[in-house]
Amino acid sequence: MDLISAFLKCASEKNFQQLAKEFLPQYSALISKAGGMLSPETLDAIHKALQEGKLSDVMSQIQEVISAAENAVLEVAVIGEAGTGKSSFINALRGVGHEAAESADVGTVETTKCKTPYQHPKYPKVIFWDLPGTGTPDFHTDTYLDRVGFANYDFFVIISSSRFSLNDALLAKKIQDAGKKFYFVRTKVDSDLYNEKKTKPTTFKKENVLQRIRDYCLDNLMDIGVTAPHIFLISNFDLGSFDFPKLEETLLKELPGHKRHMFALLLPNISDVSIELKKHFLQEKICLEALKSAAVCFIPFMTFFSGFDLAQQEQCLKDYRSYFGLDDTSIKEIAENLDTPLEDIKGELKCLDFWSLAKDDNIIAQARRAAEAFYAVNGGPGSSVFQALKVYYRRTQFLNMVVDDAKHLLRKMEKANVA
Ligand SMILES: Nc1nc2c(ncn2[C@@H]2O[C@H](COP(=O)(O)OP(=O)(O)OP(=O)(O)O)[C@@H](O)[C@H]2O)c(=O)[nH]1
Ligand SMILES: [Mg+2]
Repeated sequence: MDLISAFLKCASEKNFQQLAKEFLPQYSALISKAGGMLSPETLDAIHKALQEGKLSDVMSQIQEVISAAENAVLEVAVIGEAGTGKSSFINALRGVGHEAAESADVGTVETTKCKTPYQHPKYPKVIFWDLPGTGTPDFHTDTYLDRVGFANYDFFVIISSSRFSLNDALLAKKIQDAGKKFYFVRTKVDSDLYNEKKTKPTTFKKENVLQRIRDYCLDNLMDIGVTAPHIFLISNFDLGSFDFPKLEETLLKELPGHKRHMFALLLPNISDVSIELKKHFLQEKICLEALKSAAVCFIPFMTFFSGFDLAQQEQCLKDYRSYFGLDDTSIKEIAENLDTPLEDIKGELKCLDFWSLAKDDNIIAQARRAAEAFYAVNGGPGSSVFQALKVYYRRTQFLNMVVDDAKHLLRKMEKANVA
């Protein structure tokens, strides 16, 4: 039984102890291993409200969490010496190509001279700050953090490439001492591997080279007194390989619950694992919204919306497509990268035909089945419950369809080697 059915059954029977008991394991099964939107405090509060049968408290707690997640602001500072790959990293996370007009400049000469904000094109409340090179003559470790207004950032990403910079290590220590989080990202490992293979073809071992780079970064950071640093080896040209997936997961885990949702949505679709991760976050939101609507049905005299009209459904599908990079612009880009006619690509996707998805009657049958527990006790179709369930199953159907298509396109791109 899923969270919603369990809720309806227990709430209908007024079995609140059982409801509270089932909630935590059901919620844990729903969310990704990087966590979900609910903080431990909110989980406790919801658990307590369920135990006491205070469904209006459950409803308001969930509403608060959803609003906080939708309005979350995220400011990420990206720092490091000139030419280490800061702009490339920011572009990768913003999902913009290096040549796109709105991308952060990428070049072989020092292109970032002042603090520049880059808004995420799809999530305007997410801003990446490309900060001045730490290797420039006017850089002073003592004043740098104050100068860039360090308190404003959610976390820091220190980017380093081949040579280890003492300034970066000193800065890492200062960030840690100030109680902020930093992640040490060592870029260009693709070039390191390429060079090592060229120069030492007989003794070359990928894992050994990567381990050596990791140890070198770790030793240098620990020498300065940084404790337990997170180090990630990446290639900005190949995010699916090396430590980028681990970096995504670590960032998600360490962000506060309400900021996780938006950050999860902006992560690039680099693998089935990252697509599934994003799916978990959306499934959680769908479920919490349904839970909120279901809770309302048990509160006397609460008015409740009566539907999810076609325009809202169409928008919902459009949003999901956008989260997974299947909006019209992205599909066009993918077709160009694959050198395949746009119509052929479109023909392979199931999520583009809103009308045939919206006609799927299976949703009504699913909603009816799930509402049975409620009807059995309350007698007769409670229309609010039925409507809430229809929204829940419709959103889930759209999400599953978009996820399938996203995985299909990823596989095609991997095959053509353009992912
Ligand atoms: N091989 C490889 N090259 C990279 C990687 N990341 C960036 N580059 C290249 O390194 C050069 C510098 O990258 P940028 O992203 O401009 O570096 P930056 O830190 O923003 O540089 P400044 O703005 O000058 O401080 C460019 O030619 C990039 O294409 C990577 O992971 N691997
Ligand atoms: Mg730059």
